[in-house]
Amino acid sequence: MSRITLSRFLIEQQRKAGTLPPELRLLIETVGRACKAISFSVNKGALAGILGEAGTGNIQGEAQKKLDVIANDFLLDANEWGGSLAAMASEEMELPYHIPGEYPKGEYLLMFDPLDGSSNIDVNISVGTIFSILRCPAGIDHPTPEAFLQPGTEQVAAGYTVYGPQTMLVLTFGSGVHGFTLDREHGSFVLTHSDMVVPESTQEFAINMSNMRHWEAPVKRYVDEMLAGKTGPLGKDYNMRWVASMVAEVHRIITRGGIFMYPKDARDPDKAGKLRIMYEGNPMAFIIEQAGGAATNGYQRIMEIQPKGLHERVAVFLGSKEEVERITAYHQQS
Ligand code: P6P
Repeated sequence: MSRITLSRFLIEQQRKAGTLPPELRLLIETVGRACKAISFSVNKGALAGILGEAGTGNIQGEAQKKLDVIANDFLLDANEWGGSLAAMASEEMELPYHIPGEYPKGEYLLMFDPLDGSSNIDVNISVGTIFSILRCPAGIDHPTPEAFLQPGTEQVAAGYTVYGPQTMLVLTFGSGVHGFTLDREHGSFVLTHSDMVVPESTQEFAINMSNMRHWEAPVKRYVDEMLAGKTGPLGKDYNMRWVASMVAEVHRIITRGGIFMYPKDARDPDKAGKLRIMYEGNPMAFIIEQAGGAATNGYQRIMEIQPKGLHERVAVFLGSKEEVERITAYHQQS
């Protein structure tokens, strides 16, 4: 069977009635090209002198790694001239990035976390890029942050690239979820995982257990029940994983099932959670739901939340539908 590259896949999807407008196809291909450049940099690591801190901080108050800044620049440079975008927004930038005057603008808004899990870079553990694409509201020529504040159900496409043993781009534009593996010899992403599906049930959970004393009751109840194993109320033994890289966790879950949890906790009661809704919660929720899984903040679908700020945080419970529905029910009962 001939290899289907990302470009061929997207062009064939574009030919199908209305599944992928040409401008959106071009935008996705361009994001893929930027992720390829990020992959090559991430893989060089110390050889290119790009590990460690950049010596700067971002809007989140987090120290930036050199590769955070490099990845952010790759995504801005690759996407600013293409003509598909009205503006971009990033975890690494307080305000939206506007398309320079010399380039044409388009109808889409691109948001991204350029290098999620970057605390793992210096210890050679998988990291990733997460992106989300919205339409810019009509009539807006100079998008303010408010133009981005649309619920996740408005996303027209979302994806992530995981820089692990393989570099894989996983993508949805509302017609299922498809995975592409980077062929480094040819420099192209090749379709290797069509129509990815999250198994409905699982025996694997992912949460940072060191925060247990800070959890709210529904989370404590659920994790205790899983830890009780076969003789407990859930009647089966569970295994645990925690990579501290959301992209790696989501990729594992979409491949073999599981539930990923980053709840709100008492460490900072004013914060809804650690992860950001616009470029972590929503894109991952879109992907997981398109793969037959579920994604809530404990009370409602993440994608139905009306964001109030570009860097707003959200509690995240996502993955195998059976388990997400269970912990969501515990929250709703509490
Ligand atoms: P903790 C990475 O910093 C990140 O945003 C996610 O990718 C990851 O799931 C989470 O934070 C890890 O958080 O508190 O365990 O370090």
